[in-house]
Amino acid sequence: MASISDRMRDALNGQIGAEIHSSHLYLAMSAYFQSLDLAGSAHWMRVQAAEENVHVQKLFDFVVERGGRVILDAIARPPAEWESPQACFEAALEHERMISGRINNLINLARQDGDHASESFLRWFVDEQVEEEASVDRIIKMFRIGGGQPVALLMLDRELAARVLSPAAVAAVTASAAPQQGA
Ligand code: OFO
Repeated sequence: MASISDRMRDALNGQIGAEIHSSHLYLAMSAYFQSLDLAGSAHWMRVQAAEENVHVQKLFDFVVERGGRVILDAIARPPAEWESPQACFEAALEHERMISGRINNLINLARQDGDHASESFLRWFVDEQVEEEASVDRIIKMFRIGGGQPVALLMLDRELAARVLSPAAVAAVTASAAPQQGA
């Protein structure tokens, strides 16, 4: 297997930075919900931040496996406040749509390079983005149905408290933590 191209390595390093920023952003959103005493929403965002860390690790491992060097960049400061809990989830959806666009661009780059390994690897992220966008979209719809009523907000917050790390993320962490045999 040929080493990764310089431009694909740089693009994946850029994505590692974007995923670290995602984790940072969701941790900031968690702190925002904590400040509103919405513990379920704060928990949901903490789990989301953990999922983003899994994305970071997957990309990190892939760059190394392909003979590339991981270079980290500074992390931009995330906002601390949003207009409302619903606005915060809407910002999360907008962010995920931006990330989906980045993943699509990475796949286009892999195709231009004839880099089948990178294209195959990135498909996991395509599927992950579909799930992430759908789950945030569903939460926003529930906010709309609740119409800003405090009771509806508390019920939704209670539901969000039940979120656990996705099976795909757990599998990715387990695979990443296992020592490589015979490498
Ligand atoms: Fe939210 O999927 Fe990574 O960034």
